[in-house]
Amino acid sequence: MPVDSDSRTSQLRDALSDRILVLDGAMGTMIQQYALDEADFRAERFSDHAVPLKGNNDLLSLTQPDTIAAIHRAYLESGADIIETNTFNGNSISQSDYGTESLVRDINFEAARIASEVAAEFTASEPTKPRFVAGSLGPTNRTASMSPDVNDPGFRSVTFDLLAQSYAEQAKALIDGGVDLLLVETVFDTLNCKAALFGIKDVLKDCDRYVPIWVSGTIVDASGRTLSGQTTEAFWYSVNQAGLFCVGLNCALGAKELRPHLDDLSAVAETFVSCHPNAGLPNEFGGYDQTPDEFAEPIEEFARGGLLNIVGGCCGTTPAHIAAVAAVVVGKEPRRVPEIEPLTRLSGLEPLLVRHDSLFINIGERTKVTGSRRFAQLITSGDYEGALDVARQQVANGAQMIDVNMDEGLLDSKEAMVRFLNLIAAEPDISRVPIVVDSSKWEVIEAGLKCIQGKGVVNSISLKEGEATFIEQAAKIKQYGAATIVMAFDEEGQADTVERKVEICTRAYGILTEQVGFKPEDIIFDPNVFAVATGIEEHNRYAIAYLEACRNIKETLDHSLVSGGVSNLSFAFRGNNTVREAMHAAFLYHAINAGMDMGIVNAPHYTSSNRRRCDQQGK
Ligand code: THG
Repeated sequence: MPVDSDSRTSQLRDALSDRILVLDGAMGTMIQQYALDEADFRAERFSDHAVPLKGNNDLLSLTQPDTIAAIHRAYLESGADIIETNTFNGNSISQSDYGTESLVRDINFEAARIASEVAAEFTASEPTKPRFVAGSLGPTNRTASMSPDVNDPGFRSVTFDLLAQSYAEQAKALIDGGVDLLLVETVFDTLNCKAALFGIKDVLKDCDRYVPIWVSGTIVDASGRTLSGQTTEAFWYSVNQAGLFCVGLNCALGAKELRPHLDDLSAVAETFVSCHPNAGLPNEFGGYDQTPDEFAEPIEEFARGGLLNIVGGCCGTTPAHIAAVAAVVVGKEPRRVPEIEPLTRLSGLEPLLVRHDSLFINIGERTKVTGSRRFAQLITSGDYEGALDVARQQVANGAQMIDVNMDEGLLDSKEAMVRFLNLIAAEPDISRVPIVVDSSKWEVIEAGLKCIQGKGVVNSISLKEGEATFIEQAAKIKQYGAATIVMAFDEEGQADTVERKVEICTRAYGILTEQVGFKPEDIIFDPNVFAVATGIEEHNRYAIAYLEACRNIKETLDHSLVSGGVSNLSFAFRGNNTVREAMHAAFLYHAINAGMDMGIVNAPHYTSSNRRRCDQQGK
């Protein structure tokens, strides 16, 4: 994939460092004004199409191209620097409602061509104000992390793979048609967006030019959550993996109502920030009443507050609204992209930020069939409700992440992983924390990553099968947008001395950061907690080896984290929980001192604060 040096992208960057750029307004509102009928939507080309086509706005790029060009022109005349292609529903999933899914390539290619031609006309007549085209990719009409059936919360009407494939097809046609950037917008379900980013990355791998990606999320109500329940900050951590050019918020709320969420986003996003709100909140008929001046007023405030790099309009906005926006942002300083500290940032519905002085992070281990007989029994007997209670308990008792593992001989682990993660997604008191997707089988890990809208963690990869597999899996994890645990394991076996642990982790760090492009803060090393006091002399130094390796890794492998499976330590004392807990407490005391950031633990036993345990006993 070419780097960010294409001349169009550098023109765009130059313009953005200079001023706040103006995006166009709604396409739908404008199309409505033409009062097109069924025959207009069909034109000659689709006169025989079996189902009604009126309302399929995306098709108009093929049947009424002059109308679409005229709308683009109206927005460019009102001062827009960037126009969006008429392709919001131009994906195979949405188009299948009209039986036009086979037209996706044509629709997007033509829409991109029309917009690019009109933009080029304006650039030619006013070269100091270059105009750009964003290829619009809407959310589709299905949600990947929510069930449409209230009686079956684990059901999904669309898969990650279908979404990724559909978005890839659309993105490819938009790029071939000449767009300058891709805008994945009105994201109400972050998992749909992650699938879009996954599909787009596949397309960009084979693309001969650099195409920046822009994502715009949708906050659906005043509580500040997406429809799928994420906070703005959690949403940003979920999508930040893709090296986004710009991130923003659009639709659902009016400008005023978006302000607090835009403040949040602007503070954490180390890239350009955009906003294209609706013309106020909808009236009782679903229409929008805000006048251009009313619309522009809060936007002027945003600009004064230094929150904006790109601003435009969504539902209900017209060229008059965009002209008013252009008038209030002219001459105002654009937002300066902040330098953000390289810290590990994970998310469920809520963000989890790991500072180097953070308290120790507990990863709940009871949702592993290999780690808890009770959980294993619940899953193998099909009692998923009971299994969800185990997860809920972990979180209630202080687990800041939960590790889910379904590796059990009698189970279809992939199916069990998918089913359980889909059920968790419907439980906000569980899914507020990031998920650690745990399996020794790569296909189970991949299936799990396709079910989580947050930024999760893979447990685990290693150099066990050599560099090629390691690199391939790490690249995939990066494309899914997750962090990963890396075990101190190589072609020779599992490391048990300080030297071997440090050597393997150092080698893995080099490969991940230099060859795969992994961010160091997305790497969590696990230098192997082994059982001590087993009766075998050489096992007695295992805990000390872990502690020393931990200290060394924290000193030398910048920004990476260290984790470990604490309960391994006391395997020789299974059944004697009093001894086990005492050993874990002593070990954690030293390990946390040595820099251990997080551990896989039995959350209720070892890690809840006293207050939490009292609360629990009081119930
Ligand atoms: N590193 C990473 N992942 C890991 C480990 C690690 N995953 C697995 C394991 N090690 C950590 N998890 C556990 C979970 C439970 C137990 C030990 C390690 C355990 N369970 C009780 C037992 O077997 O006695 C179960 C008792 C019960 O059934 O309730 O000890 O090191 N990355």
